[in-house]
Amino acid sequence: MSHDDLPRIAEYDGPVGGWGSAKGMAAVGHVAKAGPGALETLAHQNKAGGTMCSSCAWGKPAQPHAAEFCENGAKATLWDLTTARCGPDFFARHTVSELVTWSEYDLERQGRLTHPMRYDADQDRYVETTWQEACEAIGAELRRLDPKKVTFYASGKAGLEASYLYALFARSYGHTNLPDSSNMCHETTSVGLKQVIGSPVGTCVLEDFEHCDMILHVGQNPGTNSPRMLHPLQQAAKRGCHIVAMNPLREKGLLEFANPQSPLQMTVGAPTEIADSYLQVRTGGDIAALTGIAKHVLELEETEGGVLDHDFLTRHCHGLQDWMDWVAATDWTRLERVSGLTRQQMQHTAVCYARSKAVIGVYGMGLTQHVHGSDAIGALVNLLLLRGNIGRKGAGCSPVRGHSNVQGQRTVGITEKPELVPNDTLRDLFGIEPPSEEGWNTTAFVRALLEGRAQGFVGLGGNLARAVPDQDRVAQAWGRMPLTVHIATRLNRTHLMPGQSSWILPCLVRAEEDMQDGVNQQVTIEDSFSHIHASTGKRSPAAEHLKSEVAIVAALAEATLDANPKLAWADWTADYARIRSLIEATYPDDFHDFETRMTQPGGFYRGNPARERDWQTDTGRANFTVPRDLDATGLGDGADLFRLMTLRSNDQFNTTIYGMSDRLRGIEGDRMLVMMSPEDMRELGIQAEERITLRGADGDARQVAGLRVIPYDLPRGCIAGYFPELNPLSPLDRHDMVSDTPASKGIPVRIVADQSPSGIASDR
Ligand SMILES: Nc1nc2c(c(=O)[nH]1)N[C@H]1C(S)=C(S)[C@@H](COP(=O)(O)OP(=O)(O)OC[C@H]3O[C@@H](n4cnc5c(=O)[nH]c(N)nc54)[C@H](O)[C@@H]3O)O[C@H]1N2
Ligand SMILES: Nc1nc2c(c(=O)[nH]1)N[C@H]1C(S)=C(S)[C@@H](COP(=O)(O)OP(=O)(O)OC[C@H]3O[C@@H](n4cnc5c(=O)[nH]c(N)nc54)[C@H](O)[C@@H]3O)O[C@H]1N2
Ligand SMILES: [Mo]
Repeated sequence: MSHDDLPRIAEYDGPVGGWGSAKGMAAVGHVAKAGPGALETLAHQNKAGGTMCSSCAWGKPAQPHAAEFCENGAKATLWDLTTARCGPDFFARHTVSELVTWSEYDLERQGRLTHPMRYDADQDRYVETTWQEACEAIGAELRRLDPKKVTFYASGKAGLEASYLYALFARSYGHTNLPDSSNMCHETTSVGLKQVIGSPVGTCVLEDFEHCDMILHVGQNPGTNSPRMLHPLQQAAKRGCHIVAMNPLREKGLLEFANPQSPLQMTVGAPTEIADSYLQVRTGGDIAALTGIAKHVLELEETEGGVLDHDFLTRHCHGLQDWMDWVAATDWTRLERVSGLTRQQMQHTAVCYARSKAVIGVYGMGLTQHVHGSDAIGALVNLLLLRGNIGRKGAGCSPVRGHSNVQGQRTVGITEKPELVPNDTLRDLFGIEPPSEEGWNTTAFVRALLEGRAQGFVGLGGNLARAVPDQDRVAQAWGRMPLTVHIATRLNRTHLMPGQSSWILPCLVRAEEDMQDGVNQQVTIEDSFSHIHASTGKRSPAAEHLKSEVAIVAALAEATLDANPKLAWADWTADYARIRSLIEATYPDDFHDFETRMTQPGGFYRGNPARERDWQTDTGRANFTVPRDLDATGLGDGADLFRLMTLRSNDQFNTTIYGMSDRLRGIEGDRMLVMMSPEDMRELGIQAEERITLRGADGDARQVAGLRVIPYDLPRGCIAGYFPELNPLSPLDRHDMVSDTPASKGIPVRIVADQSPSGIASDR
């Protein structure tokens, strides 16, 4: 490679929104070959009567901006509405063995899938098939397999209607192996937050961001992953609300933001400072940092008084004294060492917290994707509880969810845990016998796959073989399954690991018209704030053979299950309001008057007992937690291991790679890289742009080679790179202790010199 070909690292010094994001969208629009209707779709995106964005799950305000979309939501829409097509002729030109070597970027760039495809092992190609042939063959295969060894995965995009039917199909067929992308994401919240406050979802609503005077923003990157959140953050900062960011990496989106919808800021480019304090914790240092802050809050109560909300603590909390004893026994030296912060930083934050009247704790993958992620959530909740910051206006706990309907999929029954669904109601409504034993979550499914116990896989979206830990081992095992079925919009690597009988079933995207019996159907989704919105697609479908996710799930169910007059799959497909009435009948508290409420601007709130201070926990109160470990990675000190966090760039949606630009971090070029502190580089004698290899912890074979080193402002010993390229380094058995969420942050790795031409790597 000549010097000119080397990918460039540009120091990005413009603010997050503004012209930079406009250019980023234009670049992706070009690659995506978006059609003319895309702009029209953007104009009504996230507004009542319009299409709900298929990117993130951030709330949709009742009074939207003129353009209620962001750079990355626009990219998702442009990508969905591409004019490029990946049809039978494409598959005729390429064998699967060839395609599996292509990058995610190159595969998805081929455009929208157009025909149902069947894998033909003799030719090693996907060949065109009909819906009838596909459904009959899949149904026959499913009937032949043991349902307990079949998995139905869902990736968090499909609406409530398709999701409800999918879960019903699984239970009628005889399993609850219903892993969801949530299992790799906010399952730590679903289980961990539930244990402490009785709610598996956040307690805030969007309006709370207008009333808080402090936001503690932990381990989440709004500039890239929920850019519409920058508006409320910017408004809050302008009001004088303190925004304290806790993150090992200095994220542009938390530092400053120029509103691309404010013409003045677009021209003068003056950004709003967002975080007024940036706590650069070590990776996995949050339990210690949050405990340090809480420790000083307790000290302030002693010295100044009037800091704790005694009334709230007495009436609503459990375990305070045990926790206080533990805090007292945990000295500042340890808290400083594990958090990587100074005592003064923690104390300063404590003073700000103690003076604030309403505090929101926001968090994302930086908290949830750790071995002790649930304890990290517990530590955040401990701090919030001290001043009664849950269950009142402007305060609460606000996990920022990922996929646009990932929270909703859980709400309507996509869960491996039988106790979370009203099985008696399902029995009454459908005359089925739902399995009573716990099914597989993602980790359990991957374990079963590696051990040869998994027999069949159906994916309602997703690119699961690439999103999970231990990617290399998974890739070897995937094709051993007798049946693999993918309901998808674009081609991805998981599709290219065909089982003995393998099918790709192409579906509509949310922005497209979904005509059934001559009527365009609406679907519904739930955002991060438990608000449910109707969404209407308005574009013409990308190809005539596409079906909706509802229609595909229903057709597969019909082809698989014995006839049952109470399971009226075809009738339900003809009118989605019938599915919504089933959802309402199954979950009447959440979904009463579903059909009328779903179109209201801002969506309808399905409520949350914890917000009303009704604690549905084992103690009936909000629980203080003593963590299992002060270090969320569980790695301890001393080892020469680096803590690797695997993140998203600004140009991707999970495994969908839009381009090679991580604009906000000032990184351009290829994605095979590692960000590292200049001090660590100096000590190891590594130069910028040098290629290195990362290896797993001692003695394991996990390795990724050819990674370009980028100097970055990170704490020592903490490095960062991109998901999914680095997933071969993530061990399946490192996951949150209570929820099994893979520990995608804090992966223990060693740095070795890159493979020499002889192929021998030397240790640094
Ligand atoms: N454009 C775009 N939007 C998306 C997605 C996407 O890929 N692209 N993905 C969607 C999905 S499914 C999800 S789940 C969300 C994910 O959104 P995020 O929760 O923002 O996820 P990550 O990109 O993984 O980044 C996590 C942040 O945590 C920080 N971090 C890492 N380790 C630690 C730690 O130990 N402590 C602390 N305090 N911080 C840490 C990282 O520096 C990073 O800023 O975004 C959703 N939205
Ligand atoms: N190392 C590491 N691993 C991670 C993470 C991390 O931070 N680090 N994050 C984890 C998280 S938070 C998540 S959520 C998972 C994501 O894991 P997944 O949800 O499994 O992955 P995606 O990449 O979002 O899936 C993309 C594919 O979905 C299909 N698709 C797109 N839109 C639609 C649609 O509308 N309908 C249907 N049926 N299909 C569609 C397309 O074919 C596309 O190729 O990855 C997890 N893995
Ligand atoms: Mo996610």
